[in-house]
Amino acid sequence: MNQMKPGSRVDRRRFLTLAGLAGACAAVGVQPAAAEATPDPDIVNLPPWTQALGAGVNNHPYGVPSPFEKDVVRREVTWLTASSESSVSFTPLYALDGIITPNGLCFVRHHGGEAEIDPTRHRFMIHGLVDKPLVFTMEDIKRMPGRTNRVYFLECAANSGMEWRGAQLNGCQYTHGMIHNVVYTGVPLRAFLEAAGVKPKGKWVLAEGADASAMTRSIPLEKAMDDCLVAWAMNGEALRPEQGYPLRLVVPGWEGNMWIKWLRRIEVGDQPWGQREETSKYTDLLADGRSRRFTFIMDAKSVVTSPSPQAPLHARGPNVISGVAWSGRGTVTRVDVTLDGGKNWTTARIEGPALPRSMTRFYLDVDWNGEELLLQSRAMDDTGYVQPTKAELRAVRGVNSIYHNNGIQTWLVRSNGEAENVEVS
Ligand SMILES: Nc1nc2c(c(=O)[nH]1)N[C@H]1C(S)=C(S)[C@@H](COP(=O)(O)O)O[C@H]1N2
Ligand SMILES: [Mo]
Repeated sequence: MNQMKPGSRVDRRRFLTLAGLAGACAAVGVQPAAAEATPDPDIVNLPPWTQALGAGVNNHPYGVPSPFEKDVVRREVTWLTASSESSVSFTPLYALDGIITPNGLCFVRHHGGEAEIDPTRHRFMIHGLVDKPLVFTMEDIKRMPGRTNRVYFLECAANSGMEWRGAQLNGCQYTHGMIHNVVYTGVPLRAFLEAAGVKPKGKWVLAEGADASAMTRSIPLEKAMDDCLVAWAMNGEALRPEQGYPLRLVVPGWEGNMWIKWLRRIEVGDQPWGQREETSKYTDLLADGRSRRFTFIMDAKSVVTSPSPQAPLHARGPNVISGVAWSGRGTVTRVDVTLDGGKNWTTARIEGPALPRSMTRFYLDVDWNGEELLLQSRAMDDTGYVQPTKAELRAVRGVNSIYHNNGIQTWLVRSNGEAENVEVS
């Protein structure tokens, strides 16, 4: 990483000069010393961007981030999967703030590659145990009454799945980056089911995607009628192709696998279908050889995103510890942070909207004296659920699982500011 080491000369001189200009030396306890003797050239001279006109207003008809942010990208772990068409890229959580994931940085999980769909040729069908099977065009869907906007996290059930047997991947992008949080625009699935008229025997729905994997998942009718959305927009614009353009299912708080992308049909049935993704996959093998299935809800979880292995601390003194928390059961009501591996906990500030089944941002302002930290966060939600330690989780689940690892994450922050993925016992 091309970043200044804490306490390096350049770093300190700049800080002293800035502090001197602001007249804040006393307030931050810094001695002015020889600061004036070597003024910072970037402050004394006009920088090049002030000396010439910049690019015109349509330099980028579709805007892109500053070139200085070029490292803030989704990343793959190539050894994880055999091919990139059935793989995952991870959200760079360590570099993000607030609660909304920018569209271009939302992690991507495909089973059969990214379908490129012509929206004028896309159809959405409701059939099975209904009075009147219906087929909708995208235009029909956008004329449906009841359009709404909702912020929800989508977490792959396999998020943190590589950490079951111990600390492995060095960065919250990889340990926790199979999550994104955006505002969806769509219509409740209920509206479509009511238009078709669900027969009394109908108890489950099957959602299917139009991609090469034709992903299918069974969803209880109760959930389908409760808060599921048929969505065509994210963060105010059309869904991105990799997120299911032109249509995806939103299944708030439940595992990401059920959020069928490129949604083409909903079939109503009287029992679950037993598809691949709910039998051989997305089930958890326990220590005694039995398997948990239909583990739909994503339990409360949190992670400190900064500092973290990809976002080291750069200076002693005031620092802001930042992270995200979420719960598929409801609203995150409290996040505690420990600096000493769980001996002492302090309640963090939750800042910005704290919405049900959405990511929530927390901060803890600290004064870091350079001592080693064992940094953890612990989320609680409005059902009273408390995020467990990894030891608590393993005591119940064993270590055969891939899915639903919501254990407390630990970062060891060394006195040079660098952080590492570790576990405390
Ligand atoms: N049609 C279809 N839907 C799909 C998938 C897929 O491969 N095909 N992957 C699922 C999985 S496992 C997850 S975690 C989420 C990922 O959504 P994202 O790519 O928007 O992050 O989509 C789900 N829906
Ligand atoms: Mo997933």
